Amino acid sequence: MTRRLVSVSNRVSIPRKQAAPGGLAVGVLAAMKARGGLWFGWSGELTDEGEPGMEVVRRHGASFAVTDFPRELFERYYYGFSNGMLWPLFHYFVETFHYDEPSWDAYLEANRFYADRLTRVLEADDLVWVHDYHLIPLARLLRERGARQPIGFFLHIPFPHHEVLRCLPVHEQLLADLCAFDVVGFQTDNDLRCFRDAVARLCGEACLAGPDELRVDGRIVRTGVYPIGVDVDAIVGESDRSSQGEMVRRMVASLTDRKLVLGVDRLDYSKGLVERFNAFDRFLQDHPERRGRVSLMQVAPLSRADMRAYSAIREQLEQLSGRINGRHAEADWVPIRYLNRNFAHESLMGFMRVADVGLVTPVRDGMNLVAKEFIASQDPADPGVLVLSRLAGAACELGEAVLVNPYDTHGMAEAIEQAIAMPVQERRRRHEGLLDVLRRNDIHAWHGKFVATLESVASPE
Ligand code: ADQ
Repeated sequence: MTRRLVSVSNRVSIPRKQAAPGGLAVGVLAAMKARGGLWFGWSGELTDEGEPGMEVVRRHGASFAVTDFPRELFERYYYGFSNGMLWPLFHYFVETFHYDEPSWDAYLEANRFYADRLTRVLEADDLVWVHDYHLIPLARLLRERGARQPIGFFLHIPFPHHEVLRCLPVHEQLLADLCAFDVVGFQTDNDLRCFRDAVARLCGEACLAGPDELRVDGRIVRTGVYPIGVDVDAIVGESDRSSQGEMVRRMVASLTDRKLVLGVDRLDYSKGLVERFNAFDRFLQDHPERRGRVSLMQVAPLSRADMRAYSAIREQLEQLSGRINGRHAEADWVPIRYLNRNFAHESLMGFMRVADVGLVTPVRDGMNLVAKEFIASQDPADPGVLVLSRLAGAACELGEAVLVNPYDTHGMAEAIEQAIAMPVQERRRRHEGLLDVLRRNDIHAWHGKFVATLESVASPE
């Protein structure tokens, strides 16, 4: 019998044309489409009073159970603890991080809210797969409510070194809560190592039962690396279609034979956009012969726009792109096209296909699906070149990309030049190797391996 898969994440993305950007949504949706089951989480609606509503809809052979959320709690849980504390700390932004107890209390209360509602829809034979840092206490809270199903957790973002983690006053509680899951999965070996090291400091070396297991309070917790991938064939189809379409054709026409360097990111301080703009500025200064012949198009829709750190990076980028354009622009050319907006996934894949260079240079990233999408969307006969930060999880697999340190402005400027000047034979050779990696470890391998581990866990007594 195939057990029902119940995916749980803070936000549920019910499939529609203009999907919200975000790597988690892309990955979980692929798992739901492939395997069916139920995706549970927040609807996107906040309520001011009364019992928050809940509804279930069916799409693509899967069910989506979405709950509204109390507004008063959301602020401190989502902006306060999840994105004001865990997100910066786990991305090594220790100086942006702050801690306050009311936000931590709200985080726990929000997880109790989800646990209460999830318990109502769970069935005895379900496999439960919880996603990301918003929901770390969920397994413990579900167990307290009588859940006996196997429960797994996947962290989409980096897991920090213990020296960084322990800045958080409640880190021991979070580690203990992670150990309440049956399976805990990470993007890279390094994340897994950091987690196991942190648990060993909390519980002693003896808890490191085996390379893939921890023994905590007499229970076995399986640990592993499950690097998220992309749906290669779907992207090939999307990029083929979209590159023939009106929007991409018009964009290409507007380039008038100039080279296109492309960046696509959520507007987030972890994505290294300031460093990227500075590197492009440096590239234009160091290679004056490229002026008027290369354009950087940066697509970066707003995310978490109500948070101070996010409005600050937005202002900084607006000023910086204005300054760089003012310095280098000519009557018929601006160096940076900065688009603060959302595009349909298919349109993005079309832009990627016609780009000569993909710039993916986060200062820290769990994986980074844009890097993988860029490779999958290329024309194998005339592929563009990926310039990739060593500090993205994706760099562990994509060694054939041009790897850069995003803090090294000169190095990045030279990497852009190297990518633009790269002969077609070398581009093809690198692309072939990268595509091979992508196909061996695509999105189906990701959810298939994680769910197989979850299936192999016997339900606790
Ligand atoms: P994100 O930080 O959201 O994901 P990423 O992995 O790059 O980052 O995924 C972004 C997704 O959103 C991609 O599929 C991309 O195509 C799409 N997207 C980006 N900009 C868009 C735009 N302007 N319009 C529409 N779509 C857009 C988190 C972690 C990552 C990890 C993923 C998945 O931070 O490290 O790779 O989860 O685990």
